[in-house]
Amino acid sequence: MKYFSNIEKVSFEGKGTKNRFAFRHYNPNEVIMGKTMEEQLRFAVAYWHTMNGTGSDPFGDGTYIRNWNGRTHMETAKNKVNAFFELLEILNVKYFTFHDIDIAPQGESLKEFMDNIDEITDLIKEKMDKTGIKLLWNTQNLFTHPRFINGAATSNNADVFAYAAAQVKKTIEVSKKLNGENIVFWGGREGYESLLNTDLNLELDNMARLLKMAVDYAKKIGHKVQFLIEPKPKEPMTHQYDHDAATTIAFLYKYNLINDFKLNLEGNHATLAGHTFEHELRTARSYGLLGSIDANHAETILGWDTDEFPTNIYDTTLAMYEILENNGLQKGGINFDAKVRRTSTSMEDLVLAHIAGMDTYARGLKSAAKMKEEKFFDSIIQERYASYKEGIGASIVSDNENLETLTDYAMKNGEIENKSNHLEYIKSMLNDYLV
Ligand code: XUL
Ligand code: CO
Repeated sequence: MKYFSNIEKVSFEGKGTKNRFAFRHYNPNEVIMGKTMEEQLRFAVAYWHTMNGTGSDPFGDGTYIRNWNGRTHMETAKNKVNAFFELLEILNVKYFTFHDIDIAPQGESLKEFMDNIDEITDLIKEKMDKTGIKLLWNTQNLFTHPRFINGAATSNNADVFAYAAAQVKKTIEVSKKLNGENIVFWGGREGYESLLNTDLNLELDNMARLLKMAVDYAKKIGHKVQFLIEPKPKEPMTHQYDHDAATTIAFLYKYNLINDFKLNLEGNHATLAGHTFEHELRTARSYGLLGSIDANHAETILGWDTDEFPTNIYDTTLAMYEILENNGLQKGGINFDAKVRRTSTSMEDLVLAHIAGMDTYARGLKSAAKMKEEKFFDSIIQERYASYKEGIGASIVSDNENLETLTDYAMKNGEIENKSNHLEYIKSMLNDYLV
């Protein structure tokens, strides 16, 4: 290993191991509910945090110690590709994700940016062919550069819309070149600051227009890829159009995009929206739109998008339960959109943080599988909704009743009895699955 010297390939050693660079719960070949853990979990490493993060925050400079800086931007970009694939091999992770600007310098013009993308993706393709590692998804960054100050597709400036379209076109071409399984749209600055100067309808129509153009272009070049939208309620914008799963689903219905997109849901975005992660997963799942996840969690006390590595087994268990009930993520995966803390400065921490995330999700998978096998939630829910299995309840859900017949029934029925939910007992039983 050139960049991660002294770190061997991480393998499963089990819970008792003292080796920091070993999996204690993630055993890729172990079969859980008919599939190996590797197939169930489909982990991916995110290029932006891992290769481009510096550890800076609004109050201080970068802190991470990294060894891949070259003499030119392109040399650094190539070193990063080499280091990135080294890391993926150390972690035994089979997928990765990136934004266009993560991998290649933007240069002086759009043309130069695209030439740089071509050169770097040649190298990425070479690495993919050699290692068998695959692209889970790529995306276009339409939020960092000052040109996107008012958004991209939802900008008031049509030249910005056109520039964004060029980036989207390139993303689709790169996806085809690298055989990508999904393409993500996170609407970074697609939202508004104030209604006082905003044409909300035009902005929403334009957002849908760009998505339609993307679907049409992928079809035109014969690239069968799963498109995903990643909801987030705020940050950077005060109001983001893809607020949460439910808002995004309504948008997809309104613009007749419902068959072309699924959702990529992120833990920290869920809590920013005032939801639990499992709420977002369940909402998407109930519409058949659960596509993929960005696995991270929030420091909820802070209240912003801290993108921490997931280390909470309660959350990952409930998330994995939704994923198992969804019959897996199919083309999607578990992408670590997460950054090491500012104080985790060493190269080693990149490996240790991913191990922590992978082990936490592996534990979640195991607990969720056990709950599913033992019908833990099924039996609670069966019992709670038993009144719809017979009598008037069965008649209501068979659509055989109306307001008049139900009034007759209620008038005769006398006092209603509601049973206790015993929620504290349920939570305590759930805890038993986590240890
Ligand atoms: C931002 C975020 C993005 C998307 C991809 O909060 O999650 O990194 O995942 O653009
Ligand atoms: Co994300």
